[in-house]
Amino acid sequence: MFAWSSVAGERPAVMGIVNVTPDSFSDGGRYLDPDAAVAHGLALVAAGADVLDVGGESTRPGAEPVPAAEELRRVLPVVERLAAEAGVPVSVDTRKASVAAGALAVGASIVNDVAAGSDPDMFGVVAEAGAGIVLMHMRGEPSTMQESPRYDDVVAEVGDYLVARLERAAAAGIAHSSRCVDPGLGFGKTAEHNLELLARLRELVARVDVPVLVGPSRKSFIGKIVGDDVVARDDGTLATAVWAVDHGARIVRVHEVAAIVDALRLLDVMRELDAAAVA
Ligand code: PMM
Repeated sequence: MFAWSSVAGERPAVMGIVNVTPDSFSDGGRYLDPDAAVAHGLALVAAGADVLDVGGESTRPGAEPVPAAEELRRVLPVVERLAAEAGVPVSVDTRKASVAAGALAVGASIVNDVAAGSDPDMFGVVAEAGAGIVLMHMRGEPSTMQESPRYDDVVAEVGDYLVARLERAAAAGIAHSSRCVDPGLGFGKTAEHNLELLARLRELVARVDVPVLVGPSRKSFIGKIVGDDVVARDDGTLATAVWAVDHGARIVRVHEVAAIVDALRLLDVMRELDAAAVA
């Protein structure tokens, strides 16, 4: 059975992104070839990734759904090889129970579900396999989610949703230690909503009794502040990831792993010194 404590114990964990898609917003098309995707995943592990997240369907704003057969064709060879060779747990980023089942059968140990178990078969597949799960908050569907999202209190509403999905996952037999939640930065949220979720992350962390994962990597709310090129978005991602971990996130999902690993190591040293100075 997969337990999040095996990757995010004392230290926070870094989840490296391997997108096997033609159209993801920052790296679409680069790793469509399985050999290129596997090499990229292995490079992320060498750079310090604790988990690899393999996805075959872009969920960028405006993206259209991908049929299950095509998603399976993209992810299965990559998941199978990385699960055998990478030496870290492999997660499959999918909303479809059939794709999750296929990936778990060839060695994945986590399902990263941006729809938090909306597919009625998803929780059963995950429970049966003893796999880990990421339950992410999304308002609407990727094709329409950025059409004027509104919340009265985004932190409270995202928290309510995640608490409810955790209860459903528990009722379906997914072990407590296998569950994790994610506020879903950029999924049916304005830049202000994303920043508020980060600023008040501790409130969300306090509401759930499982690890919180945050995925800020290269998202447009960062580009709005620091500039829209990939280098600036990576720099902004670094600051955001450090902020998130310092405010209670246990896992960060990122494209560029090496700099984040270094920054989190430094954060760890400073927190220890801070704790010693206060004691
Ligand atoms: N973001 C993307 C895709 N999958 N999964 C989780 N759990 N959290 C996220 O924030 C998230 C995700 C966006 O697309 P990308 O793969 O190009 O970053």
